[in-house]
Amino acid sequence: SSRASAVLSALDIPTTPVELDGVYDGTWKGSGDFIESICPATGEILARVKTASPQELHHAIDRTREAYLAIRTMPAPRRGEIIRQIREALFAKREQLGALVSLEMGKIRTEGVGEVQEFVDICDYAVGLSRMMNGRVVASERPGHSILEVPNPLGVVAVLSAFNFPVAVYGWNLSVSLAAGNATLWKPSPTTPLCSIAVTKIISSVLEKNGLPGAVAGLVTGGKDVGEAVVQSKDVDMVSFTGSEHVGRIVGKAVQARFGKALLELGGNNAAIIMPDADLPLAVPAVFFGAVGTAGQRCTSTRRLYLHSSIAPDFISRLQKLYASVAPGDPLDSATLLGPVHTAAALRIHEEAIEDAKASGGEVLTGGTPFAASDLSSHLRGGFFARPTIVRPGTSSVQHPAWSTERFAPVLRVAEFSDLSEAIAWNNGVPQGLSSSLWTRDMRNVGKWIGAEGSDAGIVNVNVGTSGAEIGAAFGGNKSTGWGRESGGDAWKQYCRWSACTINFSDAAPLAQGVSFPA
Ligand code: UN1
Repeated sequence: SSRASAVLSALDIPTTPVELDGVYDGTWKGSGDFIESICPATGEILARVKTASPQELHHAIDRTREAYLAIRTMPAPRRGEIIRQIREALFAKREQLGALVSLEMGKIRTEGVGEVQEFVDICDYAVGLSRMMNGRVVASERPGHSILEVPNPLGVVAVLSAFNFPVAVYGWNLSVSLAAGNATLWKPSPTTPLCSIAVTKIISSVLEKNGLPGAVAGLVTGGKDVGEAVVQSKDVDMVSFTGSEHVGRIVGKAVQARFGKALLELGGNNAAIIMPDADLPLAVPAVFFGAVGTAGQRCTSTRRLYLHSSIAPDFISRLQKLYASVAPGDPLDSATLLGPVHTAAALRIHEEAIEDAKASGGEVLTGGTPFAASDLSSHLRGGFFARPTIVRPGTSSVQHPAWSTERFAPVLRVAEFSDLSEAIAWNNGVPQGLSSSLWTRDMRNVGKWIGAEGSDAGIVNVNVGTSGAEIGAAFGGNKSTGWGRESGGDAWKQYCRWSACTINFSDAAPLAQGVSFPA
């Protein structure tokens, strides 16, 4: 359609013929199976992408290893300068790339652009990091000795990313991994190949301009076979995987079986807790964005809402008003707040989330029914639009599937509590531990929430919703979310091979712990 070709041509992605190479290791190629990029708003096929054959994949891994050897001895601040140029190149295409995210993933315009901005932000962070990846000097117990902790480059880092953040999650990994001196090989979601091709083109032009091997930031598109081969390759030092708990369990075991490093960012089942003293004009829109934004398809989306019984009826009726105001639309249209879910299969997941609640004896408070054709403008009738829904499960038992499962769809589950300890127990009672949010003006609640008796999630917010984290903090979660941390904080330390170096500058060679071993 002309709608699609306008977005693609702005990024120099040819629309005729619509068959694209999906592998880059210094040169573009692809002779494996085809994957199709489908526009979730219209159902149209945007392009067919030629994935990596097994041979091309192994070749790409070899090229990535060679690129690592070339880049690991480059001073980190010079790598930072490359990242700065990548940042500039991405920023120059921010609107165009954001539009492609909307076209191919389906998130709305402001969120598509926001996702590219997140990549720009983490590049800025990594430029700074490139001059701040400090090791340590530790006091030795022996005279004339020093202990150094030295961060060295790690090797080849493979990034397996999910459809829902087809640009930013790769950005977190690439920028920090490159600052640390690694070469990165990207295996994106098979349903968002165009975003990965567009991003790789932008980055490779910077690498080429600087005389660096393109395989510093290589790309292998493909399905399950390609993913499995990357995960099992002993030539891949670290696998950074974002996706479901189900696949993450397989990836984690496969990497562990060969004693590789795995960084897992898996499911979220994030709760917002609203105390009686919460500022409702702030809390209601935050829950609305958390649950309905990105059509409920962020790892950090708000999936559970725990309301203090004293404010529950008021909160629900305010939320229902906002839900009633949101209409499905073209994610490319900047007025749209609700885009499609990403695939036809996601519509089924949406139904399952509603069925779970009903099976527990629960009720639908808002939504619950599919959109009618008349709700959608004519060019969107082949798209995958799910009506945002609020349910009240018939049980508050967090073990019940109506509460314990992550369903990647805009379904918010609600229950009432009477004191904070009960709500924290529910918050912590599910297998996942990614994000969480407490709304209160009372310091005592805050202290409890962020401390030892508080939320066991990786992200523990106060008067801030569950989704939409900034890049500066480490991003990730605990328990079945996989314990990984990406983006800011100390996450960079995982992309390094740490060396503990004890150096003896003296004329004696004493043993530690005063051990005597005369020779
Ligand atoms: C994800 O959903 O996998 O905090 C990542 C957020 C975004 C990143 C989400 N900055 O919602």
